[in-house]
Amino acid sequence: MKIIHTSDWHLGHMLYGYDRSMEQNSMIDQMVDLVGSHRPDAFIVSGDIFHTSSPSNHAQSMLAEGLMRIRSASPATTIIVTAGNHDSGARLEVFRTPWKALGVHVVGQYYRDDLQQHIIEIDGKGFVIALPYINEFFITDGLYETLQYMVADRNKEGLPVVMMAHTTVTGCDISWHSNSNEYSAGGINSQPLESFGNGYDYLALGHIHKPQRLSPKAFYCGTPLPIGFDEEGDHGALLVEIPKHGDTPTVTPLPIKNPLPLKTLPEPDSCPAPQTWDNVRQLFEAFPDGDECYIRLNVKVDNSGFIPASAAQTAAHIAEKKQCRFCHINPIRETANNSADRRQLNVDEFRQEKPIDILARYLHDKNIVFDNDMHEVFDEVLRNLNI
Ligand SMILES: [Mn+2]
Repeated sequence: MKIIHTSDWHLGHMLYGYDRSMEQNSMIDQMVDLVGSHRPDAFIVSGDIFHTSSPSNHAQSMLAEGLMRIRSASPATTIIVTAGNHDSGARLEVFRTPWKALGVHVVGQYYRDDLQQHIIEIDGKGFVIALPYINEFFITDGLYETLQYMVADRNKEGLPVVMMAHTTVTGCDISWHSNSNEYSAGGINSQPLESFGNGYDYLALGHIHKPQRLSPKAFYCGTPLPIGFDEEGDHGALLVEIPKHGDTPTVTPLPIKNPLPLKTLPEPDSCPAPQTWDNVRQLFEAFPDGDECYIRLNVKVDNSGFIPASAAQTAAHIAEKKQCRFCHINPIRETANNSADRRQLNVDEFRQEKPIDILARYLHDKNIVFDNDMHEVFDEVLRNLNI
């Protein structure tokens, strides 16, 4: 059995207000080419097909046309799309029946009372257990094993078994996800790899954006296009080949190129130390006018100071004569949070503190950057409270 595993397309995603249709169309073009050249038995998308639960008409057309083109590139390929936590499973399933007639299986919802809905048999090739994102409170005990037993019952020829899931697996690399920890990433609580049972030959995971191998038979394929500036590294899909049930899969990365890269100035590799606004502004001015990309500026702030209020406007002005799309200024604190610069206040000192200083200290202790936007919002709140 040969499959192409992808996930997290996030169609309709906008980056700092910029439309990304051109890149998303390019990504789909590349998927069409990959399917055309590899002719897999199944092409599977493990959730987060759209960025929002109510995607625009344009994003929905992009998916419909994209799937039809993938189908035309290799008519014998079974296409399977599941919903992620960003999607509305019910909305994704609206045209489930006509899609099925075209060889495209859309599984948006969890059919706890009719689990056969999650089992897709690809004649003479293998089985796919297609599970969308399921809120942990609704996962029935032993769900994965039950589905694997159900497949085993039908799998008289010993064909390969693939299972799709959209979730966080305990211990995976969440470095591309902010506000995440070992217990939860991207809004989904972690579940141990062992909980998925043993009856599959390949676990096709979606949700975590960094491509990675969790075991010889469990993989996140990652995002085909970066969704944020921190998603720096290789992007693509995975080609998976499994000779028969019980064999270890052969997994090969299939790179996808982003025509509009996301770049950070100063470049993190060439300049690891945070730079002042003046230095970063000069770097941005010297940035090649014709370079088409997205730009984020990493600017150093000290513990008490802020980046000049006019910096974003100045940066936007510099960007006017360039082909790049300026996105935002990312404030970087030079000193890491440590106990040495955490001062204990007595009650009298604390009473004399301004609210803004208390907030600044709290954020500093939590290692959260106090940016200009947050400063403005806080000022507005204080004005409204008349403090
Ligand atoms: Mn995602």
